[in-house]
Amino acid sequence: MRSIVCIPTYNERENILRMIDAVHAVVPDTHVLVIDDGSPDGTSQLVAERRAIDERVHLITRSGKLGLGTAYCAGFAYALEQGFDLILQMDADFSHDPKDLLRLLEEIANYDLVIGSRYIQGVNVINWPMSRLLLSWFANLYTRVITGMPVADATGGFKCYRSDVLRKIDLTKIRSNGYAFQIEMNYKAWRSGARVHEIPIIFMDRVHGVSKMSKNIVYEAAFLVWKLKLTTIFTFGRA
Ligand SMILES: Nc1nc2c(ncn2[C@@H]2O[C@H](COP(=O)(O)OP(=O)(O)O)[C@@H](O)[C@H]2O)c(=O)[nH]1
Ligand SMILES: [Mg+2]
Repeated sequence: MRSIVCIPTYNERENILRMIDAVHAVVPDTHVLVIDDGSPDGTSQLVAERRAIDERVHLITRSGKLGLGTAYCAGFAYALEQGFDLILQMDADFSHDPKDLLRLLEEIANYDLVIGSRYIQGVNVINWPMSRLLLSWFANLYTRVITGMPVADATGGFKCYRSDVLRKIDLTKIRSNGYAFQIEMNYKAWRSGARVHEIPIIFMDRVHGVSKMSKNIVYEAAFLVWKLKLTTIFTFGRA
């Protein structure tokens, strides 16, 4: 099965090449697709140089910061078009341990969507301020209670999809970003009958570069959860 890891980037020059190397050290046959939003720090140029000497490296450069959700969708559409069977996603900042790619790839043999989860088997987040951890944990509780989706960590960004799951979702209709995007994709996959499974991961706060997380991302997610729920009710469960 051909696999590709989609990594969205915005100003990740200190991380991205080390991350590509780290991925290939663990899973040499897996391709890497970087979706860069025209980072002012030159992230795209670094990746373009690497792509020229390594055919496992792919790059989409967009004109500006168009948002994380559409960055993933552009990446997923590219991966489907290129015929990859397994489509993974992870952050560029080493919050996700590339070694866990092996476990995601192992588990996907039995499931359609495997999620790297910070909130099964306790709370596995290192170096986040307590305020951010609580926010994330309560956001997940809130999501679970309102949508009924049996996922402990619906907002994380470390996952593996079978291509069929992504083909069933209309990626052109997805408008959400940030946390909301992850929730929406999990929800749509789950509603479409995908076998969803979580594996425990340890999430580490970034060492290099800065977070792009903002208050708006939280409000967007809080609103989206109701939108998903209500859409499902008003379409009599067919959403
Ligand atoms: N292409 C793209 N990537 C983004 C954007 N915002 C964040 N990212 C990337 O998405 C990943 C997660 O973002 P990060 O800022 O680390 O969020 P946090 O871990 O929640 O603080 C990182 O690889 C970022 O570089 C964006 O607007 N466009
Ligand atoms: Mg991060």
